[in-house]
Amino acid sequence: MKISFCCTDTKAEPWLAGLRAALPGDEVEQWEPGAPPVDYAVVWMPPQQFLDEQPQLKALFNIGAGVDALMKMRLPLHAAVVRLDDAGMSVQMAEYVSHAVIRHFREFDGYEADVKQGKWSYRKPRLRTDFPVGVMGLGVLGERVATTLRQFEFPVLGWSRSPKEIPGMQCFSGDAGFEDFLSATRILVCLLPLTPGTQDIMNRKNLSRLMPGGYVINVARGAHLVDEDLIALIDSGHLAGATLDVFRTEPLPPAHPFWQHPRITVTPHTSARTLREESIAQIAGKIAAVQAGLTISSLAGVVDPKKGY
Ligand code: NDP
Ligand code: OXD
Repeated sequence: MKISFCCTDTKAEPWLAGLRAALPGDEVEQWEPGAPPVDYAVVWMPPQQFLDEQPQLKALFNIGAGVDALMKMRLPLHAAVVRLDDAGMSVQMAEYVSHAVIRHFREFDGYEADVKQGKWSYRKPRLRTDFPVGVMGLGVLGERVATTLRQFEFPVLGWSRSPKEIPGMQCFSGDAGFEDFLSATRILVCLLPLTPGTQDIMNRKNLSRLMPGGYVINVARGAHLVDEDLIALIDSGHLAGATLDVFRTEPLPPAHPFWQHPRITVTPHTSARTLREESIAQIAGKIAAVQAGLTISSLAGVVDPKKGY
């Protein structure tokens, strides 16, 4: 089998070496314009020219969990899109979100500021029951985050497209469950895929429904959040603040107000990184399974083009 590697913003050599070692019977090459046709591609934000030149592709293995950028492109007619299915991301996401929730709940920013001024001060302990955490998106990452937060005994609520039952948490689904989910949530975590149905979902109307003193943690995509609505609701006092890892434009432009806002913590799209070894093992395992006779559609992480994730 022939496999092309076509990833923007990614150092190709270690990926090529890893894929070749994991698939010794296959040909793995970095794509160059005009290259001969291949069977599979390992991609991250490939140029449209690559997709147009390879109409025979059977599958595109995305080296990320989110496929929103890919789904906006003109894809080869019969190519399945396969996203990373965890591959070491869920534990990172659970760490990141737990850190952000606990930092806010335990007022560690306040302690840090006090210590900088040489102040030995106590704050009144807050009640966990006053800080229900609502996780939007209960997929591979969202469910791991939600169950980790339960370990810290936060009340946890979840919202997904289809109904779910997860022990220890109240699950809501679809449009019918959205308002009740929001109004019972104080700390909102976004782990939705970016699709036409979820774009701008954290807007003024929806964020206003959060409990007073609400807090927003966006670790999915920047376009889920309406930036100016978040700032207005923090400045009005309805929301206490936000931790944001993803932005409409990345890197976040130097003049963007998020950088300097005292109640907003910014990180550079780093909450769950693609881990090369785990990702190569997963993708090579899937290619080998297909070569051994498994249908591509039965692989974990195959994207449903109708749903867009
Ligand atoms: P999954 O596809 O496994 O899960 C998506 C979840 O969102 C599912 O529970 C799904 O519901 C739910 N969902 C989708 N659309 C809707 C909707 N319209 N209304 C309600 N619920 C909806 O994705 P992952 O957990 O693997 O990843 C989530 C996102 O995280 C990725 O798409 C990516 O954008 C982002 N990400 C960010 C990273 C970072 O470093 N910041 C790293 C990795 C991923 P159902 O279960 O019913 O299908
Ligand atoms: C991803 C990401 O989608 O890194 O994997 O954001």
